[in-house]
Amino acid sequence: MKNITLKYENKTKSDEYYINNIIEAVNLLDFYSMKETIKKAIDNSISVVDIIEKGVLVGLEESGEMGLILAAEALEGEIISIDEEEQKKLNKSRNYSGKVVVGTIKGDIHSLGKNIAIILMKSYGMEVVDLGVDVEPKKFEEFAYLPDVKVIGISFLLSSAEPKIKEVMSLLKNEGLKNKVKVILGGAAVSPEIAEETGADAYAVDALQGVNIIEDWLRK
Ligand code: B12
Repeated sequence: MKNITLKYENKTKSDEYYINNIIEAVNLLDFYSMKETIKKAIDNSISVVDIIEKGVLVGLEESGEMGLILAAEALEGEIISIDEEEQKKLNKSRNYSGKVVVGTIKGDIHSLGKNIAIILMKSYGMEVVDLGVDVEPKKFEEFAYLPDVKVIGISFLLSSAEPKIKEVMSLLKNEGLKNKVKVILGGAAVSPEIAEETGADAYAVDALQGVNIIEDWLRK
């Protein structure tokens, strides 16, 4: 695979330079360069939000499914490894009223998209609890009882797991929690029809759309 040569190495570089290198690495499907360019951007205090929104997601417009998987892994490796303090410094400071709880639904073990969505939420300054993958409907309900939990995000890539999402919605409804928490679905299996059938409050086609919807909810 072709490596990216970082041009003008000794000159002062603009944020745009680091972002363009990420876009190029994602376009070329070059995993090594993705990790390198993301790391360089982090080291040069480019915010995680800009790395994802202006770099990775723009690069992905050209590089299809394989790019998506490689970029997700590169992001996970580089960004999850920076510690919480450092992440806070990079974050845009925003104030929200409540926490977001995110998990992949029971029966489904896909984690990459959920993790990217969580990285982006945290980069927007949101407090997020990660329940992991293969999460029982009951677990979502338990968290919905907690006073500061306002949003439940469910990652959903296997169509066969739809009944489990309906189960989450029934539990919330039966326990009178439906007005306390909002539910958003994300992942490859979501569609307007699924959102409607399950009774979820919203669905997101990608992490950025999801974060924008949640931001709106947490500000109200
Ligand atoms: C990688 C992958 C795997 C990996 C998962 C590795 C991991 N740690 O996650 C492995 C190999 C384990 C796997 C296993 C299986 N997989 Co698979 N997998 C994929 C693949 C190729 C990519 C998924 C991915 O990671 N994409 C990259 C991420 C970044 O994208 P994303 O998940 O869509 O997330 C983005 C948004 O959706 C959003 N998002 C995601 N979650 C959330 C949550 C919230 C709250 C918000 C706001 C946003 C959000 O944010 C992300 C960034 O924008 C997809 C194909 C595809 N096109 O999706 C198939 C796919 C999902 N898999 C599929 C299948 C069938 C399986 C298996 C059953 C295969 C098998 N026979 O064993 C098993 C299931 C195991 C299980 N019980 O879950 C099918 C599902 C079909 C369906 N509709 O039901 C797909 C669609 C492939 C296909 N075309 O047939 N898989």
